[in-house]
Amino acid sequence: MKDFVELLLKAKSVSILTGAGVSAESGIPTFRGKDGLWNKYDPTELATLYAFEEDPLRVWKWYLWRMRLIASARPNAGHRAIAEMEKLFPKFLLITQNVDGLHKRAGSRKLVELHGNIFEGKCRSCGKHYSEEELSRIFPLADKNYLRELSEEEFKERILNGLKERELPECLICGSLVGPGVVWFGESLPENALSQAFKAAENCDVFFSVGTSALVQPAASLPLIAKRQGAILVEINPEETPISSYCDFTFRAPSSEVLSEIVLRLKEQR
Ligand code: BJW
Ligand code: ZN
Repeated sequence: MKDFVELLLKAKSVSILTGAGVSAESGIPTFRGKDGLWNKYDPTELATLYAFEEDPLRVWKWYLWRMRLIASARPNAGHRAIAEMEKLFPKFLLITQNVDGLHKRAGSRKLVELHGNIFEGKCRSCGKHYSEEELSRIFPLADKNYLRELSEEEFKERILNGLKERELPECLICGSLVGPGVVWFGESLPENALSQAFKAAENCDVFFSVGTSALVQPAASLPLIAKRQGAILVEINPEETPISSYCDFTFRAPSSEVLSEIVLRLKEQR
């Protein structure tokens, strides 16, 4: 840690890629691994356009379940440490694969959401994007405050058992069904976010990969692009991943602990 912080102090440009592991300590399940969402649910039945077209009600129920969980969760020390880090380097970009919005809630501003945001909406026919406010207007059940206040019993009754297909949100432009504002398998990532992410990976001095299994493309190629361009590559993850062997530093511990320690030491030495 000491050697690493000494190097980090010299960095002018830092990029951080985050994944579900960063939000695990806020009580939000990761995708893969022993308690991961994909162990209980089949991704092809839920996180693809095909699934949505086959059974939109089933897909929306799953998303509303996750939205309620996220609405009641709070950012953890890892999110807060990353928000602090953006103030400590002249150039900084947080590239998150997370759709939970917890980085923003922790105060991060220099960030791109590669896989979208679960509280926003997207029409899969005409592509119209719906902001959180706009989605709440056409689909009041997706409102964060509404979901947060629902008890488990009420959620079961109103959403899991009670939601009807005719209640699902329809696009104001083309009338098709609007889905959650996330990127499903086989869909392209938001162009602007992706080009900023590639640029940040190509031009940084230090690249962090935090709490991601580094399996899903194209996000998983960012650490390797950074490394190839000469950046110091750092991984924070209790488990090994396919990029581990390319890393210059690896911290095998929960991200909240490691990131808090890094920020503490950076501040002490500045
Ligand atoms: C901790 C911790 C703690 C625990 N502290 N750490 C090239 C090659 C092969 C395949 C492809 C390719 N290009 C595209 C593909 C297909 C596909 C893909 O990558 N498939 C792979 C699985 C092989 N990619 C796509 O389809 C992408 N689209 C695309 O590329 O379009 C163009 C194209 C289309 C078709 C063909 C070719 C090109 C889109 C990917 C969209 C991903 N969407 C999801 C769902 C989002 C919506 C939702 O939330 O429901 O995004 S999938 C899911 O995985 C989610 C995540 O953002 C993403 C990454 O997961 P993440 O964050 O890494 O989580 P986990 O659970 O995997 O890992 C958690 C980690 O945390 C673990 O390592 C733990 O150890 C660790 N951890 N506690 C720190 N306390
Ligand atoms: Zn539309």
